Amino acid sequence: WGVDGHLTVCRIAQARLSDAAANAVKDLLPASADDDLGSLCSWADEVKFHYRWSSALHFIDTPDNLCTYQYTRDCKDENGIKDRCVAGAINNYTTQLLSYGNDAPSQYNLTEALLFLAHFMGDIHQPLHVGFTSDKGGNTIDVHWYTRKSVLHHVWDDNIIETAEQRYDNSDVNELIDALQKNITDEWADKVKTWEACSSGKLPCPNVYASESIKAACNWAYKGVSENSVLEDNYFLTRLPVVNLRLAQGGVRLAATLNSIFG
Ligand code: DCM
Ligand code: DCM
Ligand code: DCM
Ligand code: ZN
Ligand code: ZN
Repeated sequence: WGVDGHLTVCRIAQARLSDAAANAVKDLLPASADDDLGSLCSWADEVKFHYRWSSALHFIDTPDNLCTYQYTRDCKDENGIKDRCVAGAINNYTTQLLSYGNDAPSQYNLTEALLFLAHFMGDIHQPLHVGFTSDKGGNTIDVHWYTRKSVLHHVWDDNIIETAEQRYDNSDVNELIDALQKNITDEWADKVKTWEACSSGKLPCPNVYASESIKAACNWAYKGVSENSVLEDNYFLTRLPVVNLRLAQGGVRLAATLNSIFG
């Protein structure tokens, strides 16, 4: 996601934290964040170049046209080093954060662990962050978003959200966040418990989130799109509900994960 997508995931999550998790987040955030996790939710994108090892942790490449994801097959970087993908990173930073509150000081930088976990929980819900290998999750597919040049990956990171904000939200991301929070308590209320649950028992379950993403990538993101496709209202109106759902699920699951870690 772009800045607004990540901000939305983190704002939805922070509003759902237990007292214990809210206190831990407050403790771990730098004072400059003013207790607002959203203000640092895109930090992981800013340090990609400085922490070069971290750039592979934002996504998963899956086999072309298969539309499935398997951890042991797919969670590796371009050099084949295993666990270096967004699902592995979510496991890793969750494990690090579990050392919070131990008697001995943690060997990890738990502020960075929190910022990475919050960011990667967003990215794993972006369908094209679990896309095909040869097109780099839609990065090599040139399209037009209405009259402007774009690439399919950027359409899903940013363009759909920007167009929704312009059309429905007075170009104010806070209105998008409010609308999604209303949907979470009303329209989606019955489903939220299933989003929060993890069949493996222990939160988080990044393999579930990644499998959902590649299915949505095939059924919605890639579907009907080819090189130089012009994407406009028909695509926007049918894909926006998917984007809204994935942002909401990312926020709900980030909160559930932090509540579990710090609870
Ligand atoms: N890892 C994991 N589960 C854990 C701990 C680590 O999947 N409980 C994975 C994710 C990390 C990788 O191990 O990306 C090793 O991370 P690194 O070598 O970057 O520290
Ligand atoms: N990305 C991806 N899959 C890839 C490569 C990149 O999902 N195989 C993501 C990471 C960024 C965006 O695409 O969100 C742009 O990547 P980059 O900045 O590496 O071009
Ligand atoms: N929406 C939005 N901003 C609003 C109102 C709605 O972004 N002020 C989004 C959230 C809704 C979507 O539009 O989920 C409409 O899709 P649906 O009717 O499927 O919920
Ligand atoms: Zn992206
Ligand atoms: Zn990212």
